[in-house]
Amino acid sequence: MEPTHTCFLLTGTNLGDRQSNLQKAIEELNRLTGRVVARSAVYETEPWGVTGQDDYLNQALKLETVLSPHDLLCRLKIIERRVGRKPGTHMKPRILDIDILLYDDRIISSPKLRLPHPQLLRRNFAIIPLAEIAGHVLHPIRGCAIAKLVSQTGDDLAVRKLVMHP
Ligand code: PH2
Ligand code: MG
Ligand code: MG
Repeated sequence: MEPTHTCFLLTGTNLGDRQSNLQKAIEELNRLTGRVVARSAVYETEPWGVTGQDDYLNQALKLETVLSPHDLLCRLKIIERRVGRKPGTHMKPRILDIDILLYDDRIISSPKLRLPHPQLLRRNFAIIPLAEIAGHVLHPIRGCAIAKLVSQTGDDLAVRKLVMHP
């Protein structure tokens, strides 16, 4: 049996049917990468680092996988494209972005992948959803619980939890 790893991902979308894009991401993750075992609420978030874009929906997911970090990244890119993301949309409006925030307690700095996600601690849209499902998890570099780091982003962009009406 290959060992199972615990990862936290962030999905994001600000184009098309945003709720459906997030739902399709979960379905594809379950098919192609492992098992989504927890999910945060969906948050509507102001665009970070760019101006003049529509608001995003963001959601944090807990994934159990046997894939290595780089193999996982590769599958995430495939899923982004399957759900409809066009190439060359870095920092532009997009149908789906899936980023790895944490992978076990691994610290990686390779040209293609840095873990923990290098911007996690500066972005409300990432750390607030993450804290909902990983509040007690330690940030591998800071050695401090994610819940404690939420108030230290220096980011004042709005992050609103969406209330679902069935
Ligand atoms: N992703 C970005 C840039 N800015 N802003 C929000 N609110 N949500 C995102 O997912 C996001 C962003 C680049 O990946
Ligand atoms: Mg991103
Ligand atoms: Mg990305």
